Amino acid sequence: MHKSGFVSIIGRANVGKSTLLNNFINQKLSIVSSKPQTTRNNVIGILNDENYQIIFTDTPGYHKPRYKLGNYMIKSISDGLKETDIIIFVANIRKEIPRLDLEILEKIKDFNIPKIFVLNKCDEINSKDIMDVLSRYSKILDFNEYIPISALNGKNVDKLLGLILKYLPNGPKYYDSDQMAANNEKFFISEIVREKILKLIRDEVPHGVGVEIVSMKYDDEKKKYNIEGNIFCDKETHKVIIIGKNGEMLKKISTYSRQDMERFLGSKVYIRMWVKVRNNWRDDNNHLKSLGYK
Ligand SMILES: Nc1nc2c(ncn2[C@@H]2O[C@H](COP(=O)(O)OP(=O)(O)OP(=O)(O)O)[C@@H](O)[C@H]2O)c(=O)[nH]1
Ligand SMILES: [Mg+2]
Repeated sequence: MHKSGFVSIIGRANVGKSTLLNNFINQKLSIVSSKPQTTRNNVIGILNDENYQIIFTDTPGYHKPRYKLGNYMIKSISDGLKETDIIIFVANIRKEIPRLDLEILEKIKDFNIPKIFVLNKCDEINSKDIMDVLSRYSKILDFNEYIPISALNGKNVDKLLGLILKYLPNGPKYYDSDQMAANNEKFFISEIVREKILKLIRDEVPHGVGVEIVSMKYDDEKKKYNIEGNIFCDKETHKVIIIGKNGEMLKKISTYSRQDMERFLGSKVYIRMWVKVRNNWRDDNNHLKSLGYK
């Protein structure tokens, strides 16, 4: 019997949800960074096998929103949960269960579907601590399964996949078997740029950045993509940082982005980005919509 279904990966920011999705799909679909609130949209990754198809949704990290952008992110989490067959809740070890985790558990407790508790970053902790954490969470919510993993080095990810298959219902293929992603190409291209900004620029700047791909055309003659876009930021001072001295930072962002885009598109890429200030765009509905946060 062929199995298929939708699996939502949820949890606080920075616990490793996107790293886990990428590990399942064996491809860098969802951007990863050491900063919280890296993921802003639901990212869909499809794992295909002869006998099953799993459609994973990597969701933004659960947090208390401070901007309309944050409201959008929180809404994405609940949208992701609407049609889901299995919930994967990801946590990290902490002295106490974080309040935000308690809030998430409260939200999912009444979903009458299988729930798997994943303790990630186990490469950083010892087995006694692992047992303590699993037992603490199990007192708050009775999960169907508990598993410690390392999304980074892959430890137990195959076992987690086995657990998912155990609960995955019988069903058809919802997507073509060679399809790995469901977001569009422009989305991935803009996320690559945002990831470079998250990695290259410190502090608050990247959180106020939105990337828009204005055009993406393939030049048949030169056999390369021409990609043009805007990097929006909140303040003039941020623009100065993003451009850098003599434009060096923007050059770095563009070069690293181009390398990833070439890998992703399997073609040469020519890229031009402009940095623009849009005050408070994170609270501006129209602007959020134009950047795909709608
Ligand atoms: N040591 C260790 N680090 C990990 C592991 N998984 C993820 N990380 C790191 O944790 C940080 C956050 O990872 P992400 O995958 O971006 O986390 P996320 O939950 O998607 O974060 P948001 O999108 O902000 O909600 C990155 O620096 C990862 O490299 C792991 O198993 N072990
Ligand atoms: Mg993420």
